[in-house]
Amino acid sequence: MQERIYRAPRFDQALARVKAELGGDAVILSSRELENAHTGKREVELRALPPGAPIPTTKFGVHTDGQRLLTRKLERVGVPAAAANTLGRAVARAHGGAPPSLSVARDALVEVLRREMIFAPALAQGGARVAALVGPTGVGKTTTLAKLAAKASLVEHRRVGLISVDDYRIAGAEQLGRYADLIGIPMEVAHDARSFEVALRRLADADLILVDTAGRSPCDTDATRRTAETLHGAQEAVEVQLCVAAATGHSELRVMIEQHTVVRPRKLLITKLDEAVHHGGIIGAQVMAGLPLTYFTTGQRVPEDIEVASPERVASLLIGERLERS
Ligand SMILES: Nc1nc2c(ncn2[C@@H]2O[C@H](COP(=O)(O)OP(=O)(O)OP(=O)(O)O)[C@@H](O)[C@H]2O)c(=O)[nH]1
Ligand SMILES: [Mg+2]
Repeated sequence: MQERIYRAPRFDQALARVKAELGGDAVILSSRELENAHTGKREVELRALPPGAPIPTTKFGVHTDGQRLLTRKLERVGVPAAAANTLGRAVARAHGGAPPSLSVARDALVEVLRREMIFAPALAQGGARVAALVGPTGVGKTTTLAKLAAKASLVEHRRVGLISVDDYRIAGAEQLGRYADLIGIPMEVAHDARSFEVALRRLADADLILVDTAGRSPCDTDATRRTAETLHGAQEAVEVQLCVAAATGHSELRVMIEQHTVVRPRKLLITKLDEAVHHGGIIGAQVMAGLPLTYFTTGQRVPEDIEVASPERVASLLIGERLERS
């Protein structure tokens, strides 16, 4: 039996002993507090395996304190149960019991997220020339587009053009037009596939074209279909990003993802992280949509409040507090 037992007055001291003897990749199977029979003082006991040793399984699979704690923690912040279980188990496999230390659990989760989930900065140089944002009303599409345009134009010095595909509201195009003026970049308006093609041709010089679309109510499938016909009716391929607010409920999310299938989204952008109490919905949306995450928006300021989605950020958002036992 390769399992070894380490005891120390505190958790971090016991962990340091494991690391000193078995190395940083040792697998922690469990941790518990007990009373030292000789001194009567409280101690932490860790059961550990050397790296590479087979992890013992119960009839329910690998089950450790850390896995249960992490899974419960993830569920509490809104990660759907199945995904929380998968992540908890994957972390436990990678790092043994994922002991209830914030930084160890976070680091292990980063590794698992990097492996399991796909993160894709959509607007990197050399990527798609035309990218469109679609999604429900008021989710932050126009504001996000302005943030992306400002960064690409003013920071990266790319030649950026905007197109507003808002076929029924003058205000929609006006809002985008104000941003185009502020940034100093051209903007075109289109309302169907033909005028969209013309707009793309007018912006032939641009190396990045960002397309804003009108928000659609979940019931308005006709309007969503019209947006799809416009975006995909032109010669040039359009990379569609679905925008979802971080606090969107499970049922709303399902309806919304179904509604937008016709627009053929390829990436997922999560808005309004700052308005969500818990951030497990990010995982829920990613799993449900089956699309890679591109950007997170974190407030109303243009262009500051946007960041590239990363496993580090998701892990920090999910394990924002201590992993406490419950
Ligand atoms: N708190 C917060 N508010 C945001 C964020 N992004 C956008 N908003 C606000 O959300 C509101 C709606 O933003 P818009 O960009 O107009 O949303 P939209 O999706 O274009 O709306 P429609 O075109 O009507 O579908 C505005 O008040 C924005 O300032 C964000 O990341 N956090
Ligand atoms: Mg808008």
